[in-house]
Amino acid sequence: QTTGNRMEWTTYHPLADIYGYMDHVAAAYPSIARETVIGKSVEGRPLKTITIGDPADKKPGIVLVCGQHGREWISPATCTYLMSYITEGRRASALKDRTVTIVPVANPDGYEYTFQYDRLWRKNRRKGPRCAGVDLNRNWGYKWGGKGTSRNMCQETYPGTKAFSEPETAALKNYFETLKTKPAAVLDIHSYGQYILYPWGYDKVLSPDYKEMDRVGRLMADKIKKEFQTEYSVGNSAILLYPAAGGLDDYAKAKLRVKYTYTLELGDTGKYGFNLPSRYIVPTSKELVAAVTTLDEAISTT
Ligand code: ING
Ligand code: ZN
Repeated sequence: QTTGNRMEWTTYHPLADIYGYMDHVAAAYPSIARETVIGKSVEGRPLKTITIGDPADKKPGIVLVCGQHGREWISPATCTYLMSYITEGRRASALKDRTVTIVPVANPDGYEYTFQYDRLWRKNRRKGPRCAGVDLNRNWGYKWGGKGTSRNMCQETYPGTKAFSEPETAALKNYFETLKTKPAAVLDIHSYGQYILYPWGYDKVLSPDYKEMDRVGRLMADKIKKEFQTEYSVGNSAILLYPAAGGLDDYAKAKLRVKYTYTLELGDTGKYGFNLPSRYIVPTSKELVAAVTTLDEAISTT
């Protein structure tokens, strides 16, 4: 039974419901799901991950980091949907034999702040002398402080005082570094715009394996288009969007040497933007499931 579990996918949920749902999943599926607290946020909230898989899984894992930015509510919502999809359907799904780790809310303070005070808050809640907040997706340790970042702590792209200055990114770095097997893929889930983006983000430079990144990115986009008629654009993030140094995808590729690192910008393309109505949670979640299952299959055969 699901006592105390308030999760469903017709409304957006505060942090307590998401963490309660993770507790429920871990308790309901003890043989495949394991919950871990990897650290604490600036304001002391736990940073939780859930790993769904089997110790016997042969394929290297996929890690999804969701909710680095407070206001992008569709990201945690679709990532909890993915938890339910995998736990309820793992045996039958393409994701059997693959361990998936999900960080549903990488920025819990910023997420809570968007529920209580400011719907459009992006950064974490680091207190500064003039303004609050560090952009966690500029705080990672590859090309930190480069293009697309601002020295001004009042700006949305303030990268902090140094790489991994924030407990949220530092906890994830430590988590990645202590994994026994390197993941095959890392997905960083954002909104909005409907893009599947690959490195490099720090400048308009392509990685040596960008053709393979592009090929697999297109497989994901084609699958989403075929199943749901939703169009995602695929390409290099600096070229397609804008240069942004210190992002998770660049860090995972350059420093962790994970081959497949993508930033997904979920829906929509701008009609509602960050205020995407909750009736879009399920359709957008199905797009994320299509992307992850397609990725799984694409990198199993290479
Ligand atoms: N978008 C990403 C951002 O952090 C991005 C886009 C990611 C650009 C990585 C370049 C590299 O700005 C959102 N919506 O946050
Ligand atoms: Zn974002």
